[in-house]
Amino acid sequence: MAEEVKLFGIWGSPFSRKVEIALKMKGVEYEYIEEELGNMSPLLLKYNPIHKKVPVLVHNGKPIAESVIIIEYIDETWKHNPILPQDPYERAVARFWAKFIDEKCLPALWNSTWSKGKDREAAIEEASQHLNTLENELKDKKFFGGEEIGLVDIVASFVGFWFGALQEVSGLELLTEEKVPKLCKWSYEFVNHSVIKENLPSRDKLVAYLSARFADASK
Ligand SMILES: N[C@@H](CCC(=O)N[C@@H](CS)C(=O)NCC(=O)O)C(=O)O
Repeated sequence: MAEEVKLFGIWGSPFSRKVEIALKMKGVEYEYIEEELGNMSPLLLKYNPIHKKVPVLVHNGKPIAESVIIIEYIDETWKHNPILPQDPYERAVARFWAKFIDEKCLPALWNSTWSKGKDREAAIEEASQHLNTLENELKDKKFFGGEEIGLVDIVASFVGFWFGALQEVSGLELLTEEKVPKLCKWSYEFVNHSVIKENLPSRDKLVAYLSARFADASK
């Protein structure tokens, strides 16, 4: 049976880009459907009625939501070029860091840009602690996954790419050579990796979009 793979995403969404990276790493052909923030299509709402968010992957008519769950599904369905480690313990460790990044780092990094007053100060403090934690976890590895990009690297693309754009817009200086040199090097290697580079949004377009949002939020 011919595979039918559809991805509902938004160009600037780190979550849908992560799924695109996983599909590209596997060489899976897919149809991409662009959604609009604040105006999701009836089809997207039908496929993800609980969260009403992108990304949604639809494989042979069956929808799957939540980016990390989708990436694990992709890894289990197309087994070549593994994204998660094969060893059960290593898999558990990768899932631990992916969860830490999604649940702890992302909110702190996001709030360090967008929150106001005391909340923002607290978020900046928390974000810098989490960046240090990631710096220590990288040790002397090229990628979190070792020599190759794995689940943790993909989930951390918000740190490696989106947060750089947010820093440029907000003037924050948390992810710098001085403060977290290993993480900066990782970020450089990551965004310049051939598969990643082709599946990230244009930095100029993202910075323009975020600048407009930042100017609005600062009014
Ligand atoms: N936990 C979700 C987060 C997905 C997410 O936050 N998607 C955003 C775009 S970046 C969205 O669709 N937001 C729509 C909304 O909040 O109405 C995942 O990992 O897939």
